[in-house]
Amino acid sequence: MHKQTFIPYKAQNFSLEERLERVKAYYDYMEQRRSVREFSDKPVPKELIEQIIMTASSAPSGAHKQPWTFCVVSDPEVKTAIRKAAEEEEYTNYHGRMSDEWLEDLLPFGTDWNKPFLEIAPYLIVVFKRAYELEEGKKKKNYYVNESVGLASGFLLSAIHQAGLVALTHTPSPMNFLQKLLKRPDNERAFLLIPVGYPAEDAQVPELTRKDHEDVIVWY
Ligand code: IYR
Repeated sequence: MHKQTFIPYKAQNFSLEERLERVKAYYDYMEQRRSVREFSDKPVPKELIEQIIMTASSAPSGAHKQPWTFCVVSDPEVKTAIRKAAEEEEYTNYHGRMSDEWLEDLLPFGTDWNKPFLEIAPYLIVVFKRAYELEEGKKKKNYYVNESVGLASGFLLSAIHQAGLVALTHTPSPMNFLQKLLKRPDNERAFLLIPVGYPAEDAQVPELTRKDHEDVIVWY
């Protein structure tokens, strides 16, 4: 086993006023993030996407295994194939596989089995989780894979927002068609499908409120 070296952690030294100002400014900006379903087809520079993904990949992960792969799709033919396969699953979901209660909960969002954004958005980022790594033919398990990839996906969404772009956390279900279409190896499973781009000029989002602090925080 190789011996880990340690280096000093560089603390961030701010005054209390600066800390408050920073967390408030961060809140004000993050609070404006919305899931958007109507995209412009305006191209997004590749280097923006690459930088955004590197922020996602800086997330903490179990034993620092970074158990994720970000597949970035811009090829129109692949996007069309993904749309077709996703819509087939979603058609079945909306016509019997989802409960009446679930369909009712989705009414405010106006969603249905149609997923035009899968072709319109310039990039589809498909986040894959990696259950294990193959090292010299031996399977080495990753740890806390869902937690790790969930955290990385959160970092991804915040970086997309920071770039002034919009995204949708889309979960066509089941998602195994993505592993096949993108020819991913056996150790990878699709986790989220995230279209990224500029919002359509006339994009609309549902008017939502967020839970208040007393509804989400319990102090002990
Ligand atoms: N995957 C479906 C249904 C759906 C489910 C939830 I929970 C949502 O918040 C939104 C949609 C779809 O994408 O339409």
